[in-house]
Amino acid sequence: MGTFPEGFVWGAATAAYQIEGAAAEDGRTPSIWDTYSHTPGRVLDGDTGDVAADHYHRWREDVATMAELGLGAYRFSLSWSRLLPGGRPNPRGLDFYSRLVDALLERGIAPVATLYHWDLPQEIEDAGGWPVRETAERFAEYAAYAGRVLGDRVHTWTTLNEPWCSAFLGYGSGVHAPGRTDPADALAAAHHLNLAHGLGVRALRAEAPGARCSITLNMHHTRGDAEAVRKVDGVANRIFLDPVLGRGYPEDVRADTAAITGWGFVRDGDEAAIAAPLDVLGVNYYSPTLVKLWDGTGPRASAHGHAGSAASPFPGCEDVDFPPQPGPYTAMGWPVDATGLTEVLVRLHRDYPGVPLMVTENGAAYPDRVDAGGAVHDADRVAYLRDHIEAVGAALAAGADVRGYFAWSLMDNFEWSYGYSKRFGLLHVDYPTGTRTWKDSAHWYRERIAAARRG
Ligand code: GBH
Repeated sequence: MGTFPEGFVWGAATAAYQIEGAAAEDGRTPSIWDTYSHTPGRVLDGDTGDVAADHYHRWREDVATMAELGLGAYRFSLSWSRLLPGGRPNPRGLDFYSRLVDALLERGIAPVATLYHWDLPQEIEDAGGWPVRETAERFAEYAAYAGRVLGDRVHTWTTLNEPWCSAFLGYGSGVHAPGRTDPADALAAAHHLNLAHGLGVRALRAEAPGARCSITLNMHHTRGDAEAVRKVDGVANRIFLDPVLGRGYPEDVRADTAAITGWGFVRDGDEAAIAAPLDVLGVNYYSPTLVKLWDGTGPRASAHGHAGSAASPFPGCEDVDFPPQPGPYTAMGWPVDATGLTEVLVRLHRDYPGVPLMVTENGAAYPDRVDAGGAVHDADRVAYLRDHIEAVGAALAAGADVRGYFAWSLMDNFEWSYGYSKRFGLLHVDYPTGTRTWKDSAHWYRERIAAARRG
């Protein structure tokens, strides 16, 4: 069992739209995910986040469970349209997060708040969404508000969760809200998300001096033909990493996408704004990505996981193919390969030295069932978590500066386009009663945390 440094943070993660429910309660207005999930054909089985895991009403019980698990931190996201519906402060929305944060602190659990986990207020999408610059300015106002009202108690902030998904699944392949499919819009969205991050960090620090600021990226750990790796790594990872960490946009990414956009959306001063100093870089890792160059002939393997979508989430990579990878696979069809997590952490440490890292999501979906005795025997998830935590230990041993690990997810929840069909939780949630049941993996994680604390 690998050893972890003292102070290493053990946590679990969730996101507002995936767990809260109470979609129209206490003044909350629709986000793009409400609109999208209520559009027939977008989400499997027509599932929506209207009720979700009902965390909005069960948060006390959930915080008690976190304490039983021994979590040192809880990563959750704020619903923008609950806090600022129509751009106006909503005291009842704030009350919910305020009480949640207080309850966490009472239990000694550090709140790690993500400002944006994909749920753009619908009225901002109606005004153009992420492809327009004003959205970054609206985000900075929202960050300032959140810092003002919660910054006395929340000390670690994440501006954006996985901006790649927001930009390229939301506006490129269209498999996420708002479901648009225009590669030029997707690239503009990526830039405005980066800008929102930079302006957001500045706003947070202005309102809450000493705030620890981060961004969470879903690193595509890409293997295969060198040229294909360069391209996918460029438009999936470096398009965010490089500007956020002060290097500006990579020339090769601009060149690869030159036929799609002239990048006129980048104005003087933007790259400096995006490069606001970062306290920690969040990394979400689930599985590696395999790529190869495609000569345009013969059948093309589907762009993993998004076979139903004609539009690609990788603009500029039209000559790249995504061949299937060897199993075993999770219920998402994603390959299980913990070595990729070690490699991605070591790579970040090597290529972007000096930035502390945090694994802000890692986990797996499996078809869990509560058995007659009330148990959930999710041996596959236990093995997945065990091996990936060991992979973090291996990255630490190789010198990577990793400060924490958050399991995805605390509880089963609304898995975006897959609705409730996929379960990632440590806790099983029975829909629609909302009853929570500890899976074997929850018991295992509690023991693992306790063992790490004993050293
Ligand atoms: C995370 O997204 C989310 O932050 C979280 O809300 C979600 O519930 C969780 O993971 C589980 O899905 O898109 O073709 O490159 C992870 C999303 C999954 C996006 C893997 C990239 C690879 C296939 N990522 N996916 S492709």
